[in-house]
Amino acid sequence: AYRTLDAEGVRSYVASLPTIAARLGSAPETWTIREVSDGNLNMVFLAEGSNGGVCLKQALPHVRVDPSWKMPLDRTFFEAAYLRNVFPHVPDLTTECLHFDPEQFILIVKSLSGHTVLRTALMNGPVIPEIAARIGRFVAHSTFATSLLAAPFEPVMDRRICFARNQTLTRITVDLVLTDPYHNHPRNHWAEPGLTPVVDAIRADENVLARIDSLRLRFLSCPQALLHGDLHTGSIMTTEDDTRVIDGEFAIYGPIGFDAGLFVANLVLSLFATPDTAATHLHKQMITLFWGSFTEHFLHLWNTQPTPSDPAALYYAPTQGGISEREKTLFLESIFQDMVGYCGAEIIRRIIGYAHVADFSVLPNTESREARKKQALLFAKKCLDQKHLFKNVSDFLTSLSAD
Ligand code: SR1
Ligand code: MG
Repeated sequence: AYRTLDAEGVRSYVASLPTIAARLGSAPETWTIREVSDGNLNMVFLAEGSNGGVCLKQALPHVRVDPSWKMPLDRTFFEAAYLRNVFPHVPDLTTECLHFDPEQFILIVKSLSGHTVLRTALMNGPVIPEIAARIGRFVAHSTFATSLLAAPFEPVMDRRICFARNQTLTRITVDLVLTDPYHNHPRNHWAEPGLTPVVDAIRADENVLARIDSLRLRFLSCPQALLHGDLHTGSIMTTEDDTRVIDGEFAIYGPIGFDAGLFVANLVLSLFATPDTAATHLHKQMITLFWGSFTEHFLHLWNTQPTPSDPAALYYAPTQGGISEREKTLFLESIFQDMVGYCGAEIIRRIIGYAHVADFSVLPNTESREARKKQALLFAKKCLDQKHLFKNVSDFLTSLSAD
C-alpha cells in the first residue's frame, strides 16, 4: 500500500533497489538524505553516498503546500512517462528516469545537487545568457520529436492517448493559468492595492477575455506536440556549463507556443523584478537567444529529418516536393503568436492568481513591488488584447521597454 516516505524511509527504499544503491556506493547508513521539496506539489529528497547521488520524488495525496487540496497520486506516472519520451531526444538537457514505482508513486533520477534552480540564480545576479539558448534547443527537440512532423500518426496518437489521462494537472493549468485570474475566485490573491485597478481593466477588456477563451480552447484542442506543460524558471536547474529541465509532471499534448510562452513569461517576470539596466539587457538577450535557438533547431530538424509518408504528415507537407518554405514560416509564426498569448496569461496568473513567483521578493518595499508588478501586468495585457501586435521578437522586446 502507498505510504509517504520520510528521510529514513527514503534511505531504506533506495537501499532496497540494488542498481540505484550501487550508484551511491558506500553503506546505506552513511548516506546523506536531505529533503529539498521546493515546488507546490510533491516531496523531493536527495540521497547521496560516496560515489554519487540520486533525487527521489514522491507524489502526496494532496497539494504539498495545501494539505486540504486533495489530489490523486498519478502525477509521478506522467512525469516518468514524459522523461521516457523526451530524454532520448534531449539527453544533455533533462534527466533520465532511473526508476518509477507505480504503487508508491516514486520517481528516481540522477541528483543535480551541484545545480541551482534558474529562478534562484536569476534572483541572485547575472547568469550566462546561453542558458536560454539551451532551453530553446530543449523545446525544439522535445516538441519536434513528439509531433506528427517526426513520426507516423500511430505512435503519436498512442502518446496522445496516454497523456490525455493527465487530467488532474491539466485541470490545474486550465483553471489556474487560463481561467481563475479573469474573474473573482477565492484562489486569486495579491497584496498590493494599487494592482486592483489594473486587474479590473484586464477583466473588463473584451479583447483580453476573447483571447483567453481562444488560448484555453487552443490549449485543449491543438495537440501539436508533447509539452512539458510547466516550463517556468523553477523547472530548470543549471550551472554555467550544464542546464537541465525537470518536473515534467504537467506533460500534455498541446500547442508548442505554450511551453515557449511560459519560459519567456518567467524571463519577463524576472526582468520586471530586477530594476537595473544590465539585468534588463541580459533578460532581453535571453529572450532573443531562446527564440533564435528554438527556431533554428526546429527548422534544422524539419529540414533534415525524413517526413513521415502518411496522410497525417501531409497536413504539414502540402506540396508534393516537400514542405514549402512558406508553410514552415507560417507554422513558426503561429507558434510565435501562441507564445505571446500564453506569455501574457502566465505573467498575469503569477501576479494575481494562486501560485505567485518569488522573483519580486528581491525588491526592497511594497511600493517598488507594486510599481514593478503593475508594469508587468500592463505588458501582459498588451500580449493579450491585440493579436499580432508583436510581429516578431524584436517588436516584443521593444514593447517591453515602453512604459
Ligand atoms: C496547485 S499547483 C500550482 C502551480 O504549481 C505548479 O508548479 C504549476 O505551475 C501549478 O500551476
Ligand atoms: Mg513543478
